[in-house]
Amino acid sequence: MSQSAALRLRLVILGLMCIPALTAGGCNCGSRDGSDDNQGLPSPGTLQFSAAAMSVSEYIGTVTVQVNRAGGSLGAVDVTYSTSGGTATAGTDYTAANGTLSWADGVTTAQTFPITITDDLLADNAETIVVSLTNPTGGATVGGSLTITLIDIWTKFPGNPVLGPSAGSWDDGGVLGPSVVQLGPNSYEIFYQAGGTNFNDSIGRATSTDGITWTKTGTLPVFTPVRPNGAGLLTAGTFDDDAILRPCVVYDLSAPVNERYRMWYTGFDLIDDGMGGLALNAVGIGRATSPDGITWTPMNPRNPVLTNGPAGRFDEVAVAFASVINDAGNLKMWYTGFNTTGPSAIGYATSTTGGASWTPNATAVYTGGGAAFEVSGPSDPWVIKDGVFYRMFYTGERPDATAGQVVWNVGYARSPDGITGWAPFAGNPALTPSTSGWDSTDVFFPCLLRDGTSLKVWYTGTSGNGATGRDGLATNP
Ligand SMILES: [Ca+2]
Ligand SMILES: [Ca+2]
Ligand SMILES: [Ca+2]
Repeated sequence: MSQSAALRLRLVILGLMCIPALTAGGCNCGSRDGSDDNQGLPSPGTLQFSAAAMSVSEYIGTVTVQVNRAGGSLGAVDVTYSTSGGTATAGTDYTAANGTLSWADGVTTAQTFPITITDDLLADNAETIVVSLTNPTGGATVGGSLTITLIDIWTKFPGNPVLGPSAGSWDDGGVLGPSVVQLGPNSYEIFYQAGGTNFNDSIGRATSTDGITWTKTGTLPVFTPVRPNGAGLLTAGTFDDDAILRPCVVYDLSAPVNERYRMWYTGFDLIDDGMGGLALNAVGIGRATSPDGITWTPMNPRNPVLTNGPAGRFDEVAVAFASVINDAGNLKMWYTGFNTTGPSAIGYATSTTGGASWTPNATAVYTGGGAAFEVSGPSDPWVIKDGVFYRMFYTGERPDATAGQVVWNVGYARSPDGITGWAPFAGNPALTPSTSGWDSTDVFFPCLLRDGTSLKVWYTGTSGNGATGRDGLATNP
C-alpha cells in the first residue's frame, strides 16, 4: 500500500473523508460551520522553529535550537536541519551543524539540537547564523528559517546606577567594588565597599530578586576595619587597621557551615608621615568568613593571607583586589600586583587551606592586552570559569590629560586554564565611561557572573575625578 493510500485509509477509518492534499481548493470539512482552519484535522503537521529569531551571547558556548511539530501528528515524519547562511562564518564563528530530526506517529514532543558558538575575541558586535529546515517526509510541511544573532558587546542597563549611597548614612561617601553572589534563580546578594564622612571604608550588604533592585539589608556595615570611625587612624595597626576595600565573596555550600560565605578583601593601614600627612604603612589581602553573609569573622590574629612579593617581583610593592573561585574543589585567586618600576599586573595564587593562606605564582599571569586604555597596567581582576574558558574582566588604567590623574576602563580577556594564554578581546575596552551621567569619568571594579544564558557584570562608575562612586549593571546579550 502506498503511503498516501495508507493515509487515506486511516482517515476513512477515522470517519473523516477529507484529505487536504488530495482535495482541490482546500477543505473546511473539519468544522461544522466551515470556519475552521483545519484544526482537529489529522495531518502530519508542520515542523518549525520555536521562534523565527533569537539573540544569544557569543560567550554562550552552545545554543540549543528547538523545533516544534504543530498542527498534526499523523504518521512518522523526518526533517533535515542545517546551518546555511548569515554573516557569521562556519568554522570560525560557529561549528556548522546539520542532521535529521524524527518524530514517531502521534508524537509532537519538541526536538532540539545544539550549535556550538566560537568566542573568537574579535569585535563583531552582531553576526548572524541562518538555520533552515528542508526535506520533510511523511507529508509534513516546514515553517520558516531561524536567524540567530551572536552578540559580543555589553549593554548597560538603562536604569543604571543600580546601587548607590544613602544620604546621611554610613555609606554616603560612595558605593564601590560590587561583589554579587547568586543563591538561586531569583535570589542575589551584593557585598560592596563603602564609607562616608564618619566611616572608613567598610563592607555593606544588600539583597535582590533580579540583580537590579537592591534592598540594603539588616545592620550595616557587616564588616569593618579595626578603626571604622577613624579614631586613632594615624596609629600603626594591623594591615586592615583603617579600610576594607574591594570584597570578593564566594558562597560555597561545600565549605564548612560557618564558612559558607568567604570574603577576600584588601585592607590598608595608614600612619602619620611625620609631615602632617598620611603614609601607607601596610596593605594586603585579608579573609573573613560567615555562616550567613551577615556576621563576619576575620582571621585571628588579624593577619593578611597574601602580602607583597620579594624585591624585583611584579608584586614587590603591594598585592590587592583579589578575585577567588572554587574550581572543582581548588581555590584559585587572581589579584593585582604593584611594583616600583612598571605597570601593575595580574598575579595568580592557589590555596589548600580554605583560602587562609596562599601560594602565589612567581610571575604575573596577565600584563594586559597592550591597548591604550591599559598602558598603566591591568588591575582589579574578576575571573569566572565558564564552559571551556576562564573569563576575566579587569580595570585598565591610563594617565589622564590632567597630570597626576588616571582614567579607568574595563577590559575582557580569557584563558584556557586561568594561568597561561590570557588573550584580550580585540574590542577592548569592553566597558567604557558613558558620554554623560553617573559613570562618565571612570568605570572600574567589575564583578562578572554567569546567569543562565547571559553574562552579567556589575561595575563601579564615577562622574568626575574623585567623585562619589555608584554601581551599575551591564549584560551580554
Ligand atoms: Ca565572530
Ligand atoms: Ca566576537
Ligand atoms: Ca592606622
